[in-house]
Amino acid sequence: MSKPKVLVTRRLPDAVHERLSRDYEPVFNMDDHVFDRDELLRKAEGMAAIVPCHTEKFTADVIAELPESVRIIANFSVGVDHVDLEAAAKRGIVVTNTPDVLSDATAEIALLLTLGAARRASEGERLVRSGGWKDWSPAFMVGTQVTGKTVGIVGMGRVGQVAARRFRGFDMTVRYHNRSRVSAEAEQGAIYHADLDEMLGYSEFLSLHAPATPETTGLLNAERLARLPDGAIVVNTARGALVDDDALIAALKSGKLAAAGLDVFNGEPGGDPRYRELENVFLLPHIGSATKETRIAMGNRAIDNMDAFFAGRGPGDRVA
Ligand code: 8YV
Repeated sequence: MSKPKVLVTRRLPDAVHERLSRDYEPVFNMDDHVFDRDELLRKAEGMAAIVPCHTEKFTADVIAELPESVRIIANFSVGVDHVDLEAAAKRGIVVTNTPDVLSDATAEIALLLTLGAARRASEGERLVRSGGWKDWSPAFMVGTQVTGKTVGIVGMGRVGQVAARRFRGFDMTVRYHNRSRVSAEAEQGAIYHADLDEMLGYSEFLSLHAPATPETTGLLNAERLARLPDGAIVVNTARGALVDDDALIAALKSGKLAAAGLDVFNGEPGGDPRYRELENVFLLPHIGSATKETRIAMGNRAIDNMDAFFAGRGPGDRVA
């Protein structure tokens, strides 16, 4: 039997390429450029599967034009906001993602941003690196203590739950908002708020872990930011779409927020240029899951999903 043809849109770890080459007929993108719409559609010709990253946008019109041969989009990502799931389902294209395997790595970045924003790490690093560190005083670079504070988690899914455990390592009180209450085992003593607005009043730190959906787009707006305690710190490792940038920037400028730590942005790559002008932000370029271990695990998870699909079993991580 001939092996299924697979388009792999971005360069993945060698171990993942090797496994793909063994069991599939892959087309790799070895120079790792981002396909535009036309190239994506052209390269998809004759493929049974596509393994994309969040950098490839499968809008309804792209999905409508995908060749008949494409039967599965096996994402190399947990987030699937780059894929119009309804359009895929309508065309009978199966869509999968890679949950679980990136939760630890992403939670690490949530903690890094929390600590970095609170303790002014990138500001301090810029100062030392620029040669501008000329003095020291007890009032110098004073930040916000993390230990013992209250963190509000928006989205108590897999990443949110791991982040909650890590926050607890700093003796933090964990509160969370989620569409529904999670099990006691997943909750581990965290306090559930059915009402997000209610939770915000307690959240000295706020960490975003919800997927980008029409319901969560712009969730952190001016009104919600105003509900946070003065001097709060916001961290986002989920998606830029959750944040109203005008409102967040205004809150950072006014001092309503002490700081923010952002790994994801509206308008990636690059993000809103106004963030670059602010001292009190700790900015990373969407590297939540960027560890050697996690990249390999994500690739294997995407292949597991394809294996199950082509073997006629339902892929475990089917989202459409
Ligand atoms: C990935 C992510 O690096 O998986 C996700 O949803 O946001 C990132 O951690 C990226 O999406 C890979 O496509």
